[in-house]
Amino acid sequence: MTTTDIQNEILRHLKFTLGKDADHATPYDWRMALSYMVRDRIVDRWFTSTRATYQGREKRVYYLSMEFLIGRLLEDAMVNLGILDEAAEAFHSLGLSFPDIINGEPDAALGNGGLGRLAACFMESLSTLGCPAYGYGIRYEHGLFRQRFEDGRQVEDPEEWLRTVNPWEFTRPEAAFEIGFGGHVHVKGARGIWRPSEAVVAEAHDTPIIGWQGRWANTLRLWAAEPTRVFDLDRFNRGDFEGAAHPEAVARTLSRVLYPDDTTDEGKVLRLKQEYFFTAASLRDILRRFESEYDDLSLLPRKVAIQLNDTHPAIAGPELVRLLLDERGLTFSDAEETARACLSYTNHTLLPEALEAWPEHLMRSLLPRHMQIIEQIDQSHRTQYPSRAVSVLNDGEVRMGELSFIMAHRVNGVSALHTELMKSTVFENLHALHPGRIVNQTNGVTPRRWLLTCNPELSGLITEAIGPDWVYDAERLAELEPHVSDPAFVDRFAAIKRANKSELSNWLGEITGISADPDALFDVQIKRIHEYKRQHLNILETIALWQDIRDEPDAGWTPRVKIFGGKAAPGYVFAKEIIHLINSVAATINSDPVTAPYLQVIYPANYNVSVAERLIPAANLSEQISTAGKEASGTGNMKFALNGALTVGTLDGANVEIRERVGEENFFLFGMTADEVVARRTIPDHAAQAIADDARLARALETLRDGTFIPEAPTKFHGIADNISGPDYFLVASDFNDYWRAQREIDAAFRDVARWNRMAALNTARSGWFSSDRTIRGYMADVWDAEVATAARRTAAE
Ligand code: 26Q
Repeated sequence: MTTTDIQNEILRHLKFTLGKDADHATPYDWRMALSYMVRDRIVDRWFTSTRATYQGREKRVYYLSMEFLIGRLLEDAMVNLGILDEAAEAFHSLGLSFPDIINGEPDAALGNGGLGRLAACFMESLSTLGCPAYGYGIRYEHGLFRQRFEDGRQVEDPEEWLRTVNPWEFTRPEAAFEIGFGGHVHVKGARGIWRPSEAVVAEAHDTPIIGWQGRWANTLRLWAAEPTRVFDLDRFNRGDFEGAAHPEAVARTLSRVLYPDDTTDEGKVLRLKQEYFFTAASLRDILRRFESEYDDLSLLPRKVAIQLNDTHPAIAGPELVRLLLDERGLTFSDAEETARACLSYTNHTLLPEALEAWPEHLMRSLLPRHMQIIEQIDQSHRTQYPSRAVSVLNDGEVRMGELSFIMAHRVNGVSALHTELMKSTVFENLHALHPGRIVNQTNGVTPRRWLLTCNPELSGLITEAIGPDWVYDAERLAELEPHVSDPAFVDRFAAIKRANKSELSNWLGEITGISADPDALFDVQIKRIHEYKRQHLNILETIALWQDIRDEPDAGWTPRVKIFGGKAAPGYVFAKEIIHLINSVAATINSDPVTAPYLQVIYPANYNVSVAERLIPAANLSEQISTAGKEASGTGNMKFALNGALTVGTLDGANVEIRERVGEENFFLFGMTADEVVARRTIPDHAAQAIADDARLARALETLRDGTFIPEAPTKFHGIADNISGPDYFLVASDFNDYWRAQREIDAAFRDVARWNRMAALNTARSGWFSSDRTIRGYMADVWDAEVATAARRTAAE
């Protein structure tokens, strides 16, 4: 497609799809016209892919996830179709600002963080690899809340991504299923006949997900809840206008909001309803598709692989058994075997408070037949494996982790360390009973979005050096290694980082009023605010650094900009206090003229995928400082390394593997190991000891108590100080000293410009393994038993 073709297509859509005259078109109109032009380019490839799957009678992969954090789609789609430059040129010649137009797209924030973004990267890799796949989830009317700061405190506003038309989705009124809740079960022999007392309709909305070079496109199918009957005319005619609209409002509530990851939150019935709603609709769709092609249910495991993204869709086990047993007439054991052979489960956390468990009475009242089946699954497992006391039902609760494990033929962790910890802790007994079921699949990220698109200058340099194939074969980034010995290459690498920092600095200046010095070390911590991720360790070190600089302003400090980004769950009080503390420290430090040349703290509000795309290419240092054993994997850590940031990190999650691959000399390690963490906690006054041994830490903590950062409410941060000096479950105090040491080594390393830049370039060269293409190949081989047919696929769709 030439620039002229593109321009004509955009103008055609502007006129005939949007009904707008070019003279009066707004940036929104232009973006929509552009999106429709791009979508047109996707549709044929999408049809071709779907047809090829049917004709090849191939196994399909179904990825069930409560979250798909896909962000913006327009730029990514243009990059994958190879029309970005032409589209930019088309707008340029119309006298319009291309960045302004494409940046107007709202983020699809249908996720909280890592787990949801992983699902989005997987969808892109599945398409790039030409693996026939569907993502199934919920079309939330409101994605993750928007964050703003009021006097340094987080305030949440509803997110409104669907207020304007979403050009990427196709509504499928014909693909709709009625999903029941409550009611009663009539038992007839082995079978149950479930008569629900209420129902909603799940309506499909499809978004095509295109892979690299547009060779394959899969479908992301999101379910919206609709009332079974739109409007009660009788009630309306009787004058009950509000009552007439009520059932509609109740039904739609189901897909209204994404739950913020808030494990302390109670009001949970709606969450369980959401889980069953989308899981049941997806399974019915999967069976309908299968039965349109095959009439032998024993073939199901050969044609269908269903991945459960954490326990959120765990009800898939009992639901699939129910469909096969009650509605298809299989025996219980055949139904259970068939279901298990189709299902596999990914675990994303070992934090005990985050393992899902539902009260039995709630499960029974909402899903009476499923509760019976769960009891049967539990009973038959305990009969088969009496040697170890493993049970799904425990203390009046249904444990979804155990249920998922028992109903899956593969269970995977998301990094090597995490998988080993799964075997030795939460699933120790189940692992002993089912050795070989647990496998590792270390997470990955798509290099198309997280290098090619977000860092175009660096991508250009890489392609110039090693050719373009790294984009779909990221381990080829290793071919950069010889170039890292060439000072001219490293200088260009560094100049690009400098330019990205300068661009970020302008943006930060626009939105926060503080513009960072692009020659300073850009030190970035972006992720959900959570105690185990230890943003408070970072801010404590920042305070201590500020104090040391004030003591001796002329000691040759390395200028640093500390950048934070992230949201706290609305009900997570401690996390919100950490946000308030960071903002208060930022306000104090940024207005101190003595330290200003050396230290700035910036916290832009409303961190999301698009903000990550700006921050990561501009980072020098990636903060991955969780308490060892607590971060299952991390994926931001991979994005930073890929973009040439060095990591300061603990031996946690995928940090371990990043360090192995980039080389220990190119990674700043600190802190206790997971084993040392466990041992340290047995010392009753571990925090007090650490504070007594470290005057710098003691002094920093003192500023939290004396009101330095919040003179108008001096006791405000006592809670954080007391936590760190008292229970300190996440061992901030005990790891502080080594963190400080690592940070000062980083200061020195950054001053050795040539060395730093070489280390940064080596991080890029050695991070190709963290491509989600590699992860997906691993799932295809070890979990889904799906054919890896990349080469064939490329020709099929061409
Ligand atoms: C549960 C119950 C009720 C409401 C919400 C939730 C809920 C929602 C989201 C629980 C957990 C999540 C998300 C978890 C998550 O993102 N985990 C991260 O997964 C990444 C991908 O594997 C890992 O890299 C991270 O280490 C892990 O923290």
